[in-house]
Amino acid sequence: MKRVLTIQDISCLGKCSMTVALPVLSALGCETVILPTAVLSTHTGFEEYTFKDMTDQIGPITSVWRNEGISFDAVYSGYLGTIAQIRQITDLFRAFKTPDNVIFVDPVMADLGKLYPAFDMEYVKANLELISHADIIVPNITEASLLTDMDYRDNYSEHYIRDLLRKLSEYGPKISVLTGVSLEPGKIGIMGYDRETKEYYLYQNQRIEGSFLGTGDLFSSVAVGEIMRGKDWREAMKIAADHTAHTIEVTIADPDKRWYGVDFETTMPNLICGSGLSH
Ligand code: PXL
Repeated sequence: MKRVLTIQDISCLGKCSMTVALPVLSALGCETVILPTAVLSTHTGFEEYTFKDMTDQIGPITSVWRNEGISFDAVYSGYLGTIAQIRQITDLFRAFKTPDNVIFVDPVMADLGKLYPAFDMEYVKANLELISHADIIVPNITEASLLTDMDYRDNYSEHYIRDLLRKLSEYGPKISVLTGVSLEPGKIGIMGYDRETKEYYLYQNQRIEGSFLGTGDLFSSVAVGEIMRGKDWREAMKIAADHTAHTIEVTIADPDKRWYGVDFETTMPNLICGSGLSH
């Protein structure tokens, strides 16, 4: 069984980050090891939230794992709390990198042209160091424009997307994937770039109107799980994009939907069936 370490916050209520990654990766058949970066009452999309920083636990927890000789097939980071923490996670990547494993970074910090409330430009710059250690990164267009210091556009050409991807790849990641890319009316998906082969990959599916926090976490968790199941990164991103779009569609149709997150629980059986675990 593949062992995945996921590093992100626990938003106790909010259907995002760890509370999505852990069940999704388990459903995809991975042993999932968690490193909580912070504990929040709710995600930061709520007007009020508590934030308990867990940075001082990262060193002691990881040193126990190292003493036990634990290794990971993937290390997947998402929402982190502070710059000090980013530095620690960068060290953790160095410590747990092996020739065969995958370091997957979702540099969660912004969306729809705006930084999330807890972050500033210094935090953005610190993320450059983090992505330099990654095999695969999956920023959205807002995050990519902040990281590369390019203008954010919500109306763009394929040329702009390709520029963003190439600039991101100059920071080190082998595979850079932009999420939320829409190159045709009514369509949305991803575009990726392999720094070594210089190949691009575009996948577009139907755009489902509706924006929910946590969909990026669902996308990344499915992508990591599918890569662990042996899928090529392009296939994994396609499955993740389709699964996320379907989940948004199902959520919108739910009269009992929550404003703060998607019904990832309802579509979870599709992941389990796909993995063969249902038999
Ligand atoms: O889904 C991204 C995310 C994760 N964790 C926390 C957040 C957000 C987005 O706002 O606030 C705490």
